Amino acid sequence: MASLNHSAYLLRGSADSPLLRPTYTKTPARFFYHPPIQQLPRSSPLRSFSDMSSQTPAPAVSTVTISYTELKDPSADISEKIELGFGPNGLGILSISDVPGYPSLRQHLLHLAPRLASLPEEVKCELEDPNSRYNIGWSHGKEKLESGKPDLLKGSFYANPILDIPTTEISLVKRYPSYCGPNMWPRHALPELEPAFKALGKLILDVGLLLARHCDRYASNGSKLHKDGSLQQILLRSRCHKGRLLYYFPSLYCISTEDDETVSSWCGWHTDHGSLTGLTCGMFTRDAVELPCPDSAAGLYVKTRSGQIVKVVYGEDEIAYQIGETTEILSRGQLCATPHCVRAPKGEAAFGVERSTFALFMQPDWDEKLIFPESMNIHEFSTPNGSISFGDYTEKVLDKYYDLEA
Ligand SMILES: O=C(O)CCC(=O)C(=O)O
Ligand SMILES: [Fe+2]
Repeated sequence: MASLNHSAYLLRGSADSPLLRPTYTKTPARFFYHPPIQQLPRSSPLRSFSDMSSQTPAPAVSTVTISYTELKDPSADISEKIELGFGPNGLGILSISDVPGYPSLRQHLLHLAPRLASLPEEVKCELEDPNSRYNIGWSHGKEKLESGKPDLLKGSFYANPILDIPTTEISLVKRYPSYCGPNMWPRHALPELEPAFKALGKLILDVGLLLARHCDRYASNGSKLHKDGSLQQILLRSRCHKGRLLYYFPSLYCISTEDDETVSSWCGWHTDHGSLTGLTCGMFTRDAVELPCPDSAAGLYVKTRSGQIVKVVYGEDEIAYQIGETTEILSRGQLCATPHCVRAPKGEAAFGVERSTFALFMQPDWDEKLIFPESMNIHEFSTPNGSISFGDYTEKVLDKYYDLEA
């Protein structure tokens, strides 16, 4: 079973397993709408999928950064930066600096990830929710890699940081269990988790809403306005936002220094499914004590518009945001989603190193009608009249890529 928030996990190749030879013929999940791509010059030092296992490391590229002061000024025109980050030629990720209160909320929540992961198995078992396909509460080894093997590399804890009970309507909980089911918190075993998760989730949402307003402004500067409302309005009225606390277990294979390990050794290539994802900078620890990452090649990678792989770098006190597939479609490609993955550290110094991070998937309400361009063939299913609710759309994606008997 894979995460509802990242349908594309299902498309990742066997490259996900550090034990298997990487195959790069698979493309990460993308819709069939492709914005114009600016080709990098032939002499570009960036590498493509086909040469990712060569000796040359992928280049590290810093995100476009917007300060919180600029972001919260409604009269500031930061369309240029939005275009640089999210536009057809951007990296697909940008970061927000100087958000008041953010560094301590990040520290606090991320330190809870290893503690959650090390709770007794029976406690974590009680936090599992098969009904939501493990999209509420604890999930470990439930997502399936395309190789068919369970993904044991990371554990996740999912909750809606805004609404504990998104709806009480039984029919809706049955129809959209991963969005409509109630949160499950380890109130006895780890009582600090709930307030820390909610506080960070709310802050990332608030900053995301400010960013969404600027995205709308950028998109309306071009001629292709969303037909069905602005990104900010869609996110404001949604009851579907989902937080995911991720804990990457220390790899037993990390002592390997061989270069045949894939760039997606910790988290496979995928594109987020929703509207906008807020992402903390990953925290590396050993036995829960924070340490600088022992391998500069480890961390988040993205695939650029021209299909090349770069490592993305942003400050630990910055919040990164990525566009999801739904926004790419609704904005007709003005705002582009970005395939990304996570590379595990290698070498002896990486032994026992774990990584914690938090993602907030901001997405439309299950009831939100999405108007897709009629000409599009989305995930190979057609949308009647080009219109579908986000909840049904998600289910269709899941039906295609996930075990139906989940
Ligand atoms: O671990 C990370 O930095 C990225 C996680 C991610 O992409 C996701 O959960 O969708
Ligand atoms: Fe992601």
